[in-house]
Amino acid sequence: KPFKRILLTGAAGGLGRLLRERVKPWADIVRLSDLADVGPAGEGEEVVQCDLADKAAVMALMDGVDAVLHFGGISTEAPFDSIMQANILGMANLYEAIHKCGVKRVVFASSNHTMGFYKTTDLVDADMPTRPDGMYGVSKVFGESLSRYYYDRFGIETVCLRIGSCFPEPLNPRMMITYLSADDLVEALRCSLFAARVGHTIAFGVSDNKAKWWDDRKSRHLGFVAKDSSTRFEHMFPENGNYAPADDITITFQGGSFLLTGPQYN
Ligand code: NAI
Ligand code: 15L
Repeated sequence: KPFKRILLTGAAGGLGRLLRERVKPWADIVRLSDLADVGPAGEGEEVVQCDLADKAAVMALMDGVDAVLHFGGISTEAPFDSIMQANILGMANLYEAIHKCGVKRVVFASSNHTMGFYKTTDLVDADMPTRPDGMYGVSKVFGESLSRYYYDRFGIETVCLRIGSCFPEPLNPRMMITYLSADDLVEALRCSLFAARVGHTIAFGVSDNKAKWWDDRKSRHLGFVAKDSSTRFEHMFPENGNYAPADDITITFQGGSFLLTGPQYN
């Protein structure tokens, strides 16, 4: 198999559970990690329970790892303290361990919320300034920036995949535009891990949906071509395509309902 050991963080989460089986062809061993219980290790698996905010534990977690799929952390708008621990301190711990342990390739589950304050009439690409729509989005911008620094300084290659909405099916009209199927996620990860050279790449993780907010031309070198589309869910949200700006900030801006939550200090 191409890698000896892949580390999957966030293994107890929605996407982690989806990826658990599907990353197995890529490595002899998949090391599954989360703060929460991921259950017992199966064949070809190792389980390491770990808080990303714990520097020593993260260093130990990285021992013997070739590649990292980083899906752990706070995955939505939340009180800043928890975002700071998991997504900011956790990210810093992770990259220091990645550097010390000689990991060569990382895929970071970034988010469309790094750009959530662009309008739904904008077409956004990877070179445009970030416009996060909350502290969660800001923490993902931090992750993108930190990984760029570790590339420029140490040559550690990272693909920051700005995931749209990866759920079994769209949950609202907005997700007709942001939908990413499970198969397309797996393919985006495969391309990110195996493309010959990625440097530091920002890519958009989205299926080939009819309406588009994101221009992926800056990440063509990954070779990722989405195969699925939200059109098969059109019956659920027939208003798709008429998603015009109205006097509603959740429609005016790409971040949707994330726009409604201000910074949550506690
Ligand atoms: P999730 O919330 O279901 O999973 C995240 C996992 O991270 C959880 O199992 C949680 O226990 C773990 N975690 C939280 N804090 C931790 C800490 N301090 N130390 C160790 N583990 C910790 O989220 P989901 O949907 O699986 O998303 C996975 C990743 O992908 C997240 O980073 C999220 O921001 C990102 N993402 C997901 C999208 C989606 O559509 N599902 C869209 C955009 C980004
Ligand atoms: C995200 O970043 C979240 O992790 C996910 O739960 C969804 O809310 C997604 O964005 C979205 O924008 O639909």
